Amino acid sequence: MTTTPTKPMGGLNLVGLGKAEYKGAPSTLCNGCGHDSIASQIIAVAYELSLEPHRIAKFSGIGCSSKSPAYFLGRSHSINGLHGRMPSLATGALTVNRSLIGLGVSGDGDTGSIGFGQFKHMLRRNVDMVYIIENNGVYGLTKGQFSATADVGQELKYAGKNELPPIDLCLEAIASGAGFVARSFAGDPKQVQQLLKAAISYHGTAVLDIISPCVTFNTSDLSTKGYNWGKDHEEALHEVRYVMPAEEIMVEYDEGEVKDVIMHDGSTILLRKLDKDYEPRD
Ligand SMILES: Cc1ncc(C[n+]2csc(CCOP(=O)(O)OP(=O)(O)O)c2C)c(N)n1
Ligand code: SF4
Ligand SMILES: [Mg+2]
Repeated sequence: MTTTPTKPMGGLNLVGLGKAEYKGAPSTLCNGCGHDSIASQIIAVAYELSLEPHRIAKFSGIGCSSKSPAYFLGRSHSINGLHGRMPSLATGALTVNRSLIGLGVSGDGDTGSIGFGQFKHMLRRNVDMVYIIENNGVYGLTKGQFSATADVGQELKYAGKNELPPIDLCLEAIASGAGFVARSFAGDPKQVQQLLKAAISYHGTAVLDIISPCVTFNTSDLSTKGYNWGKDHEEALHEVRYVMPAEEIMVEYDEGEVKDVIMHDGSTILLRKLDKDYEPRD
């Protein structure tokens, strides 16, 4: 993926679009669903990076998470595929059109259960795309069965007790050779934004496993995919910041001249070159 280093100024960004133009349809997900928070961060990042909507292709499978691309980047290309089969759609589309910025949105069920084989092969091929897993430990859309990332021993009202150990999707990505793997939490929008920016700039598959609480079917304080667990265990190890690559700024001006230089973020610095008669001891 290649991106133009940009920063919006005023209401419009450097491709002349306002933030509203990166939105999608109104969400039909439950109020407070982590997936909606991630959608908001995707909108903010695409606007801030001044991405052109027609260069973005969204891919998803089936699940509440996979529905969510309808709620962001409404002017971009989008395909909502079959359950677990998003990686092969993305592989095909991004292989024939190398100029697209690929953005895959999946769930822990879509990726870790039915789509696990597809996920591994996409990683093996290092398809140039951002692959987001909105990880809530359950099948939200089909009303809360345990997914392959659910905690062993966890109990849910309707699903009973989960007897099986979880699959760690970050470990699986690393084991498959992925060069960009990060885990974040939908309740930490700033970190999600920085990671999204870095992932979009990465060449190859960038895996973002974002814990995204299901506020309807996985609300237990003991669930490692729940909002309370995320907040209670939030320990900042470091503040992640993404610095966009940018063209070197070159200026030429004469001795004694003062020059306004516009920086990549729109700010200006004033340079004055000393002239020949300058007396440093004065
Ligand atoms: C082939 C196939 N099998 C099963 C289903 C039923 N189904 C729909 S969504 C889903 C699980 C979605 O879970 P996840 O990917 O974690 O998304 P979430 O809803 O939690 O965001 C299942 C099993 C289906 N649509 N297609
Ligand atoms: S069921 Fe869960 S995952 Fe689905 S929209 Fe509601 S809160 Fe989100
Ligand atoms: Mg899920």
